[in-house]
Amino acid sequence: MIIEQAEVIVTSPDRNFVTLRLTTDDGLSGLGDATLNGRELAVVAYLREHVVPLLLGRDAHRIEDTWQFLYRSAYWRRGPVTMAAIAAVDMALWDLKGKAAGMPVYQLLGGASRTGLLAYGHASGRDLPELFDSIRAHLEQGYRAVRVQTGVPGLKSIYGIASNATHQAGVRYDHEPAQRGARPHEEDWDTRAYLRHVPSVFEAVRGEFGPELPLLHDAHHRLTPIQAAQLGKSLEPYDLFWLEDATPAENQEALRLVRQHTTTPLAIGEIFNTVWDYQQIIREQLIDYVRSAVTHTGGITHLRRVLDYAAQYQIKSGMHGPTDISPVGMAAALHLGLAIHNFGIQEYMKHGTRTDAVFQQSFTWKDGHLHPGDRPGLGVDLDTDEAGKYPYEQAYLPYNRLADGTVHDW
Ligand code: CS2
Ligand code: MG
Repeated sequence: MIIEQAEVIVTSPDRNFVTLRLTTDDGLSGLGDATLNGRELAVVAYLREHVVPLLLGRDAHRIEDTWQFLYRSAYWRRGPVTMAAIAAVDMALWDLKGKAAGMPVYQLLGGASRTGLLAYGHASGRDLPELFDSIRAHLEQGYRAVRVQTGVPGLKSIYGIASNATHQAGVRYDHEPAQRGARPHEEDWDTRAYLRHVPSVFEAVRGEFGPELPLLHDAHHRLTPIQAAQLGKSLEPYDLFWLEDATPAENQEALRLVRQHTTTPLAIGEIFNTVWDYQQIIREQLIDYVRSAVTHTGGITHLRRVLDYAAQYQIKSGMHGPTDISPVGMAAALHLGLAIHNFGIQEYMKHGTRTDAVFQQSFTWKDGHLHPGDRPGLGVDLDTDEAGKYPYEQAYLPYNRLADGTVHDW
């Protein structure tokens, strides 16, 4: 199984995606997701210029050795661009190995530990009626857990809120993280207004939907440690499944203070890319859920290591699954999630119809649970003709400024 061809395919059906396709001398092909939202072409260049030439002629069976070679031989370690590129190679190699073995990847990882993966969707609204409507729509689609994000009185637009309730004919529009255009969209932010408003939202949601529905919330790294502690404490009566990214992710120690003050479960890590980003917060049990995606954390091989480490401390997975994780990256998450013992929950934002036409998938969605399916490999095919219809379009994540013009964390 010698790698003969390595292509980097960029397509933008509903949004930009970067996919690596490896083809071997025995005619098999494997796919890997290398999408890095808003910085896609940096990973394309890293792959095309520096990784593809190293892959040609290698034995596709040697997954571990290829991972170590790409990671260690570069000398310049870690970082989202490098780790997304390595992740794509790793995923494509697992896909190939599954196809060669005639087995779905989760079987190669030890087999299924459960029958399906509980998934949460993104309910959002500018105000309570719109939010309730969105939660109801998610329940109708079968979701059994929802993330809740709302507008804050006085702020014009907030990240994570669908700006248009019915974006496509009859289809509920979920928030899309990046917006196409030459520059990032600017939003406003006021932490005090947010901290005053959010508990009242969760009180209203619990009042309307009862105590059972698992509710999640994402603070997008915007709070100081003491503000995060305050928020976690004020949300305790509403029994959150988790509070995500309460503080900026670079400072692992910040979570000590948050932890001392609240029993609201904490999730972090969608912007982490190696086990070393988790060293302290896992060892000191400062979090409850690991948010990393297979796509941004060096692939199945490396994220499995993070999750095995987390398992020693009863910390579970909560893999990142917004629309900027491609169907290939989602499939990798589902295979890994099905196999590990410490699965927690899977984020699941449905992709658009154009994306589903480019990437033909085998996963199933039933009663709020995902399953990767039983096709050999990851179970995703890429239709190159469809992909070719949608060239790359510049797109950026938004950012925010405080009232006095200061750029704020998000
Ligand atoms: C969010 C994402 O899914 C999440 O929890 O934080 O919208 C995230 O901001 C984007 O995927 C970034 O690319
Ligand atoms: Mg998040």
